[in-house]
Amino acid sequence: MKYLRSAVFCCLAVVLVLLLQVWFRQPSFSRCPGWFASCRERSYLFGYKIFEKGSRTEQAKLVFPQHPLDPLTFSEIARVHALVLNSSISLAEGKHAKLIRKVGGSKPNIFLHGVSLEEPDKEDVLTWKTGDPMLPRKASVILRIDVAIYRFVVDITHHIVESVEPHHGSGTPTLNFDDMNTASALPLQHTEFLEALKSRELDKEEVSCIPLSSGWYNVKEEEGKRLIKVQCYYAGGTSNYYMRPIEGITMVVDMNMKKIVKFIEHDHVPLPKAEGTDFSLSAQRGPMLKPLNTISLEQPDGPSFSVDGHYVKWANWEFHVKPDYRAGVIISQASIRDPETDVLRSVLYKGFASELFVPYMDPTEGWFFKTYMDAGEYGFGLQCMSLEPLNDCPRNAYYMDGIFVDADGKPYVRPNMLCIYESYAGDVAWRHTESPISDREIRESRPKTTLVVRVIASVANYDYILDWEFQTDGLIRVKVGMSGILMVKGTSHDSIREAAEANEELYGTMLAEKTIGVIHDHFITFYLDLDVDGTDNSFVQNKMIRKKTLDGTSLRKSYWGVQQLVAKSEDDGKVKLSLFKPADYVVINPKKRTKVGNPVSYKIVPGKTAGSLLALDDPPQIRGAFINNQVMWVTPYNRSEEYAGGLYVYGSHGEETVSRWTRRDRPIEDRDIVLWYTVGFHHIPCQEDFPVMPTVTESFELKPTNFFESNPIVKTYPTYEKDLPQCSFSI
Ligand SMILES: *[C@@H]1O[C@H](CO)[C@@H](O)[C@H](O)[C@H]1NC(C)=O
Ligand SMILES: *[C@@H]1O[C@H](CO)[C@@H](O)[C@H](O)[C@H]1NC(C)=O
Ligand SMILES: [Cu+2]
Repeated sequence: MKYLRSAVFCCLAVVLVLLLQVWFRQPSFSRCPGWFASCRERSYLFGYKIFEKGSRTEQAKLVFPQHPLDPLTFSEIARVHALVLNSSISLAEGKHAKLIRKVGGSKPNIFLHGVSLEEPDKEDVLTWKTGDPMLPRKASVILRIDVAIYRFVVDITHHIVESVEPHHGSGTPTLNFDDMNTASALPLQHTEFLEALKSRELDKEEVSCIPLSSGWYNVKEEEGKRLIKVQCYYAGGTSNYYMRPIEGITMVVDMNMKKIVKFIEHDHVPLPKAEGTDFSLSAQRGPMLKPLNTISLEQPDGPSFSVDGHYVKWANWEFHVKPDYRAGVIISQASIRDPETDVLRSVLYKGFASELFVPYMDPTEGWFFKTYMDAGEYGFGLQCMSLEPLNDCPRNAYYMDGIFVDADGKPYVRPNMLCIYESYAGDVAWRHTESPISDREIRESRPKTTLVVRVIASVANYDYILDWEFQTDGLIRVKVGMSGILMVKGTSHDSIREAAEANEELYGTMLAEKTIGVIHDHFITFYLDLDVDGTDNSFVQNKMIRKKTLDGTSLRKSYWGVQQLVAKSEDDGKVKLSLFKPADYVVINPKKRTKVGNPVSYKIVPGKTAGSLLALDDPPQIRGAFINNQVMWVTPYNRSEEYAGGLYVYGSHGEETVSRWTRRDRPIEDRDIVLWYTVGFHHIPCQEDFPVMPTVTESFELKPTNFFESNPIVKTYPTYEKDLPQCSFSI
């Protein structure tokens, strides 16, 4: 007890000192005159934003774009909306009028499905410098006028609608919250469903329904419609309603008509019990796991990074970061300072999670369609909820808000949707200590601190923790962590023995009585526009191949060496991983070499991943063809090709995927190229995934390879005890 009290006291004192230090010493966060009460700008204190008054929305209105890649601001969105409305009306009266009137009558119903910055051309962004006049601000707007779908490009600066592209192919836009809310509310007004609840003796107050994208299965009567399936769950004694599926009822909603068009009761399965499903703190009974002593990262001198608008500077890195309704987060213009020349060198022009594909492996009535594409269907960014300080991100985190647009054009703020923090996990950046056999004293070790950009998307039941982690040695690690709640299926059986006796295929693992965790995959395909020291790059496979020694030249029979394959065209850029055919996958700048002559490059280092086991002609896999090459595709840069599964993914037929684009086999040597890398997980659920899953993480890396002349972090300091906050206590 005594040590606890003194530790608490000591830490309080440290906190006070830190408060003052953070307040006065942080050079790059906007400094506020005076004390808290007079602070109008954003300020940060251990990661918490402090506003004197006013809502987030009011604060957000004060922000102006500072960088050509900055996301649209509140007032820009308002202007976009006005322009689009005006132009849609003339559109409705003009050449598309017939199409529009067919359904909507004379007055067009306009719904927005995605408003985001239309980024300026890459060359313009690359030549723009701080202090230059802002490049014209443009917005890309995906909207629906009744059933007709358009993409508008609006020039906000010049106050004109620059272009209107009607969408003709398959697929419809990302759902908006209007679609999702309408679909999940409809069942509780639907007679057949209410009757089914009654017959199952369920209380409608305890029912929550979720909208489940319905995929595409080549069913004629579904063509051209915006359909979504809705299934419902029962809380009743738990906050974890996902663990209590009302199995056997599926409703089909026509989102344009806002109506349930089909009610299917395909099974009648008892509800799994509520007991043991609740993971909320307040629901826990009995002894808790003995808590660890509190732990936290202290930064007496404040964080070492700065955020100016959306531009981040940390150690030798600089990059632009922005929330995005579809991708969650976009990293742009990541560049690293060369320690020898002090010059910023480009690495990654743009990187983001381009599409997800999450097929479930149960072909029965209520399940076959579950083959989600969470970015294009639900908006991965729209599903990024506010982060929980201290638990989702550590104490020293900086939080950034997202500004999104609802179906009727109103912008809204998603506070704390993204966090940036320095991470120290006790790892070693580099080291060497010498064994006494050499009789030389060498004891050098440097701690590893990294910078992490994080968003967490809660796509209904699942939570995806998406990190971009930067290291001072030039490495970028992209991590996908998964937690949240399994999508489970109800069964009448209470054990696998019972199910086996009934000869019933479970399509998954029995997690608890009457509860099956259905087998599924997660694939997350990343868009990586690497610009290694300039835009013109080549993709090279450094294949590791066995070499045989010539007879009599060595006692060894074999060794391995490297055979270079420079990719000439897209076919050469298709990579499937194979343990016994290893290679380094490298993006080189063929025009730049190190002093000794190696081409300057970054390599993409695959992590543990997975390939799809579905048949290539299975409809979900036709749409998900962007993961047919595992791990990689390489395409020439084309600003229209950013979404691996297409721009209009919902219900698409798979006509617009990176797999299709690469059929053109375009040249990719010595030009601006884009890599597509997929992180994959096969998931056979297990009992530990119940009632909420411990996080599982996979990653891949972008690693400098002959990019620097030598280890760029030799000239760094070790940590000394005297520099650290002193908190001592006796045990
Ligand atoms: C709306 O469009 C009409 C022509 O199509 C134009 O004359 C008018 O100025 C526009 N209004 C606004 C507010 O942009
Ligand atoms: C750019 O991409 C679009 C969409 O895939 C395609 O129609 C167009 O031909 C591409 N342009 C080039 C130069 O490849
Ligand atoms: Cu999973």
